[in-house]
Amino acid sequence: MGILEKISDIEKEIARTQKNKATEYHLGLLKAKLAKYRSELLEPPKSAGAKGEGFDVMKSGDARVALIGFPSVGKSTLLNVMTDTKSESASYEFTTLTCIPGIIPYNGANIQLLDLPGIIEGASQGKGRGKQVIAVARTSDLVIIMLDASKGEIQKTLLEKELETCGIRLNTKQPNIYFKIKKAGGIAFNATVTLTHMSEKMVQLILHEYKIFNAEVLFREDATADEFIDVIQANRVYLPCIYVYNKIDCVSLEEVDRLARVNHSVVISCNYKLNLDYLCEQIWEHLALRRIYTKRRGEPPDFSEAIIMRRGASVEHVCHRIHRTLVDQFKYALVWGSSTKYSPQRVGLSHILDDEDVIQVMKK
Ligand SMILES: Nc1nc2c(ncn2[C@@H]2O[C@H](COP(=O)(O)OP(=O)(O)OP(=O)(O)O)[C@@H](O)[C@H]2O)c(=O)[nH]1
Ligand SMILES: [Mg+2]
Repeated sequence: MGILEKISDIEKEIARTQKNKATEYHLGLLKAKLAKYRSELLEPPKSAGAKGEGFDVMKSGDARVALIGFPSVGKSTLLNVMTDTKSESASYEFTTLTCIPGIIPYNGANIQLLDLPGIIEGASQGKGRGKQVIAVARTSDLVIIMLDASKGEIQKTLLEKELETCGIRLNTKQPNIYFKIKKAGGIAFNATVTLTHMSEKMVQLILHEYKIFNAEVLFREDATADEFIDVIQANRVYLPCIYVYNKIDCVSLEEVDRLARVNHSVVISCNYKLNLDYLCEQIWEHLALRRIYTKRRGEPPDFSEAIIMRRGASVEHVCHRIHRTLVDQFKYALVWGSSTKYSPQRVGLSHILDDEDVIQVMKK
């Protein structure tokens, strides 16, 4: 039996099984099996053949955004209106066949936007160019799921499922579970909160499925079996996601209003250039980039050019970006902005900076 058949068998069994106390362990086990097979499926083929030509686009700019959607929803049109790059767009499906990068300059940052071929149901199992497309999505900092406003919710659910199957988790945080495999000592299980989905027995069962008999497990939140499996698999990526509904010129105003209220959604029309500035704002918000301005002693801050950092960037990260040897000469830094209590405040290398902070580095 092939992996695909095994997967569909397990999926069927899960769907068949009633959810209650008596079947809880059985279901947990099935989910672990399913996750194992799926990850086998994801492993790159042994022979590095003609896979993904044209997909290895250099990372450039400060952040990378991938456009994922069914064929003909308007991904290439979006790239054309948002960036200087031209990507062929046409009214037939599968116009785009490779990965085409463009750059959106915004707030002093260069955001790389990737136009990708449309994907269809079954993409995660290798239909169309689905696997390569999803592999590119994994390397990005933000996923835009692009949808046709007139095609309803079905596209959204299908795409979410395809990405989910490939280990991409959208708009969620990594579960707060400490997990470490040990050489001996059995399974040490602990929880700092009351667990309503999991128990020690369930944890053991799932770990045995993975042939793990010695490990330390500490639940710091009330996680589910699926979340625990994600932690064991350790190959999940957690990405922010925006749902872009395009072609709102084709649907009623009531429908546009409804779509605009969906969580993390943005409604646009590429052809009529509607709401594109709001889309830029949302891309910026979801990427959570930080603009850091530098200042020399006795001079005003240099607001002409920001250093673009990720959320959680520390003074040390910024020093590395300014100059390779700056950290060695670092004495302290003065910071003005919302990350400090006082302006300026004297801080060390580990201080975490906020958007639009100003920093002055003092050398030894
Ligand atoms: N009515 C309407 N049509 C649009 C809009 N944006 C794009 N289209 C049309 O949708 C068709 C497909 O656009 P593309 O940009 O090629 O779609 P794609 O998602 O890149 O398609 P593939 O490359 O095949 O995956 C074209 O005929 C566009 O003119 C819009 O805002 N409104
Ligand atoms: Mg296209």
